Amino acid sequence: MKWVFLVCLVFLCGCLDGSSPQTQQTPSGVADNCSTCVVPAVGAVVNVDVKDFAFSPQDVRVKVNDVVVWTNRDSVPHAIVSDSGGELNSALLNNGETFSHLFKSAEVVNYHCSVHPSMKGTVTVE
Ligand SMILES: [Cu+2]
Repeated sequence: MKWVFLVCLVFLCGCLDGSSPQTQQTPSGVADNCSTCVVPAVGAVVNVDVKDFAFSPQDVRVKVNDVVVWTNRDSVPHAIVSDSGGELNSALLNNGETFSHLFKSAEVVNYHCSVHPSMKGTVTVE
């Protein structure tokens, strides 16, 4: 019974390079659509306040699949924009508004406020 269950799992997922003939009939793209194989869990939520014309904390260290949420605590609008690459490109955030981004790969993203370029911050994804 257990064996049958396992074979079914392998067949459905296409995750393993099994030598079972059943897996050969699995379309190669099936793993991309398989909800039971890899659940792309969203990790922690890390908050950054935009306050007094600064990002607080200015540098954050997160893990892959963590979400960073910026909240504007100032009365003037701010926007979060990557220094390069365009990964971060928020709209203008008014007081109380938020911008969130899911970081999917290990990288270092330097960013600034497009309205106030002297406001700088860094997200290190590891
Ligand atoms: Cu700003």
